[in-house]
Amino acid sequence: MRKLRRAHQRHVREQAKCRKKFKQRAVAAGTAAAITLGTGVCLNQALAAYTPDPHELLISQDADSDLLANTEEVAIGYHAFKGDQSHSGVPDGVELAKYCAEAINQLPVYDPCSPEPNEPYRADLIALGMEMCDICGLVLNMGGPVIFNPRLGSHWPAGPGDLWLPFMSVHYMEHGSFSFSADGFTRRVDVPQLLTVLELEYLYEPDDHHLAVIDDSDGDLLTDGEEATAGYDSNDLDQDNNWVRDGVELAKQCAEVIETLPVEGIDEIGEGELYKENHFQKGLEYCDICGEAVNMGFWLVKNPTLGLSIDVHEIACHYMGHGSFSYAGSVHNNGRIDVATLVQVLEMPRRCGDLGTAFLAGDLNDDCQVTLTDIGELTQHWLKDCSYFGTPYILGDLSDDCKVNLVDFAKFAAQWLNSTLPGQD
Ligand SMILES: [Ca+2]
Ligand SMILES: [Ca+2]
Ligand SMILES: [Ca+2]
Ligand SMILES: [Ca+2]
Ligand SMILES: [Zn+2]
Ligand SMILES: [Zn+2]
Repeated sequence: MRKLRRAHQRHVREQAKCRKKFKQRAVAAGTAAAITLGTGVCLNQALAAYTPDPHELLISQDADSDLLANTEEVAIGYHAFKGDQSHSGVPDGVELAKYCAEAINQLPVYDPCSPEPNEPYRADLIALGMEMCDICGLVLNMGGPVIFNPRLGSHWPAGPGDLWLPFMSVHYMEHGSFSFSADGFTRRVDVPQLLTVLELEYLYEPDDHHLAVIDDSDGDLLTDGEEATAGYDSNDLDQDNNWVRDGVELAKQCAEVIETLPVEGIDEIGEGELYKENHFQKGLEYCDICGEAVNMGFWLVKNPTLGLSIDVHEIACHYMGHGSFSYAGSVHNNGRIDVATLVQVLEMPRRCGDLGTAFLAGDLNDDCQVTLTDIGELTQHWLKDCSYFGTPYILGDLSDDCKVNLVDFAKFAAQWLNSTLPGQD
């Protein structure tokens, strides 16, 4: 018996040694990405927080200057003429590169002592030679990770030209760039291939508060039933194409709306205006995920115009702020807010850009109005065609014939000064 236990301890020790060795390699390979944007950061803060990094190398054929080439955007389902689809204040290419770096750095490192994982993992190849970053002078090994995806049965880089993803490219991605320059040579990561092997279908936003839900066909954290009742698409995890999963997006938007509602007895409330009543109780509730303490009570959110109301526990507010309608806390255990009722009470979409917002074809900058700023966008592409940009569509082509001309202008003029601003029917 004792022999057996000793053998087991030795096995555990060896495994630990194995893990340690590979972990050390992984740490050497890439430093942690510093992502400061994300949960709970409102747009203005995000805008203020973004300052371009000198590693963000400019590229050609980039109509919206978001550091993704037109052809790349088409290949990965981004919009080649909209540089900030997630409305984060950060150019899409910069944001995506940082998310990719984070995803790569969090991949499990290949461990010969364990069975092959059934999720993407990396094996780091060390080459004979070093290279130096042309921007900051950092010296890194010329090797880098090969990424394996057992589910797809493939590994990457796949092409004969690239044998691995250089450590240097990961360094640049951490700084927001898919192009990287070392020892005077500039190269670029194959963005579509990288996203495929990493299986990134939406902006990577690791947050343990995103509790899984059942009956969610498209995996956007809204159940099929909720989507049907509220009028969302249960077969599309990102129906507004902003690369944020719709359930996560909607939960954050609802949290923001509730946060800014006037409070009964404290704030002035206009006639028919949405407001909330404080029903906080003596006692705290702890979040199962992050341990944060919130009040164990709730807000009663009232819509006097519709004669509807809903209780929103403070713990639910905490989770919604993180992008989840499901919550788990020390007092209310596991629960989920009634999404259909909440959306109805709050009259979502409330603001232009909220999930479910309708846009007119002539509203080229997505501000819910057809105005002079849209003319500005139109004239930028005036008389150009798709071949000029290398895309199958072009901003301002309202007639879908791959040209921007008088036909489009006529359609545009017909929508002049029309609006789809929520709450202004
Ligand atoms: Ca672009
Ligand atoms: Ca869903
Ligand atoms: Ca959906
Ligand atoms: Ca979305
Ligand atoms: Zn550098
Ligand atoms: Zn929490």
